[in-house]
Amino acid sequence: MQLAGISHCAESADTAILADHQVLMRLRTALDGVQQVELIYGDMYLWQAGTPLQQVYLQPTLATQAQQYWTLPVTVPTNRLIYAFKLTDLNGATIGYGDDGFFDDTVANWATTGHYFHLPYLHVSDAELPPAWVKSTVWYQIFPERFANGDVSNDPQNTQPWGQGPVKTDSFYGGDLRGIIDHLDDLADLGINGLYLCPIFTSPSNHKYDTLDHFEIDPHFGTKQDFQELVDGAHARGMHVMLDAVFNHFGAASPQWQDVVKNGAKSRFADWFHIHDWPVGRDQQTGTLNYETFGTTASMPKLKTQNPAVRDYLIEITTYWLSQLDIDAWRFDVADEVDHGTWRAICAALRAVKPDVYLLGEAWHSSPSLIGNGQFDAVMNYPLTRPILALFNHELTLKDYVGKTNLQLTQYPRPNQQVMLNALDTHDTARAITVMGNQPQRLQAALTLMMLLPGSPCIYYGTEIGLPGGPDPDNRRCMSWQPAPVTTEMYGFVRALLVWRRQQTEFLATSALSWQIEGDCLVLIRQNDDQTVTGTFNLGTTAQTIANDGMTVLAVGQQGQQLAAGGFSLQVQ
Ligand code: ARE
Ligand code: CA
Repeated sequence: MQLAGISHCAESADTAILADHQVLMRLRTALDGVQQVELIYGDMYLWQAGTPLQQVYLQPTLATQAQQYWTLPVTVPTNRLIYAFKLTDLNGATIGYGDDGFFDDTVANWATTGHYFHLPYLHVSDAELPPAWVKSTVWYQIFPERFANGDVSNDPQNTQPWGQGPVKTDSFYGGDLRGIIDHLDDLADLGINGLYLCPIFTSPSNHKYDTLDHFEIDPHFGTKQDFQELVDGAHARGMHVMLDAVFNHFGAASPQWQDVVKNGAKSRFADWFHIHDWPVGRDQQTGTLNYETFGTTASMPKLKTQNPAVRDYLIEITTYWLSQLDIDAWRFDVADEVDHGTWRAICAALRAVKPDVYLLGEAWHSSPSLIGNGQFDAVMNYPLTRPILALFNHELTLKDYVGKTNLQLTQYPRPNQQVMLNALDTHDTARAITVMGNQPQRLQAALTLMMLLPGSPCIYYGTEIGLPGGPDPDNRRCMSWQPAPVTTEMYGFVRALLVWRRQQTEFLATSALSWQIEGDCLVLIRQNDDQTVTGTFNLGTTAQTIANDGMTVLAVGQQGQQLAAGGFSLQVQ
């Protein structure tokens, strides 16, 4: 028996609590090393009183580039579980695996409590199940300065004519909250039901990640009344609203930092930041800053979030917008560079105000350490979506794409996986259509694939019209309203896709996921007892023959059983 690669950890994502009395049992083995995995399990006290243990088979589910995952949802009537695994290798040899490692498959060993893993008592509260509404949410991310200018009277002085390029880091175009309110019906028509706004609080920049006053709407964006109208209008249309908070750093123009600049070490905010020397500034000779910042940006001094006064202030800000303005979710900027204790304090305070608030952390890498433990429901899922772009750019083999995607799909407990924010592009990346060689069909295929994956999908404004754009700041071009978005071909496609995605919420959240590679076609299959949904993507350079037994929901380049190079087909059976 090849033992390398076999692993399981009790009370981790390997034993995710799905609901009261339900756990998703999971084990890893090496690829192609094991032919069968059994779970031997029961309630320890009932076992000691004479009830025999039960035996079930785990299913081989996702395979990464190196490992095979075996899973099974297990019902636990008493909420208490002891369990061990019995593995059979390709030669038929068997072995036991439990809390103390591996043991021979003998009757005496299976009768020994010490070999078993323990889940002493399952509390569904420990699952920290994310709010149910998120898995049926399709987000629309808006960079407010560039979406629509609904009120020219609040435009900054140096506002350029709408859409006149090229976009620079300091350009202003006059976009505002009124512009968003004006288009709420259009967004509802497109099929989105979540609005995610980049920062809207007072700040001197166009992106507003250098916040000055967290309690006020930037006057160039509008007023608090406007924002209230936006939230009410969104809610009336069944949309949730998510705001963006920047707590890794403040803007240099904030009163707190200005006080530090003015009063130096005597400032009552001196201990709000990470300052190494006084007065704050750059070393004359080396040019090095004597305080910590976001990246190398001098105008974004890093907050000392461990300071209880800072934490209290951040809690005050976030609970204010949640309770007074009735928002539904927070996205936290640079979440991975802020200490976990701060997130636990903020998240607990927010959940006390609104138990079904959705809390999303920004991180660009796999971040299980930010999920659960009183922290976030989800993170921005760049590691899941990045390979999609590489796949359609022919930079990844189909096999590696599947392996990398499956790896990401194993990073988080399943309930969290279903609410990860999946986006092909954001205000921080080049636009997907541009990354994919300005080929609309590739964007459509990538969006379709993303919609079939677990998670809460997010569309960056302008995607519905195929708006192009390179890296920041070119990815923040003005939304184009002429001709009307609804008249464009891309809009019709995106709308149909989103309508379908929202109808399938429950199915996509509960169905199994598997892959097949058939010639040059990647086939993604979602399946439960009632329905099978198949997405087929032809990544080759010639037409491929595909199965065509279901009802085609959406297809590009398909004629009967022929799928053109670059074509794709979404079928339901
Ligand atoms: C400005 C200019 C840029 C210029 C940059 C550098 O606009 O053109 O390249 O300065 O000097 C905000 C603004 C940006 C602004 C920045 C600094 O939106 O326009 O850039 O402030 O003033 C990392 C972090 C991640 C962060 C990204 C940008 O991990 O948290 O960098 N994202 C958030 C927001 C941003 C925001 C800030 C943070 C600051 O979403 O919009 O920027 O508040 C790899 C790594 C990632 C890394 C990523 C990008 O993939 O894995 O960790 O993200 O690259 O660098
Ligand atoms: Ca305006």
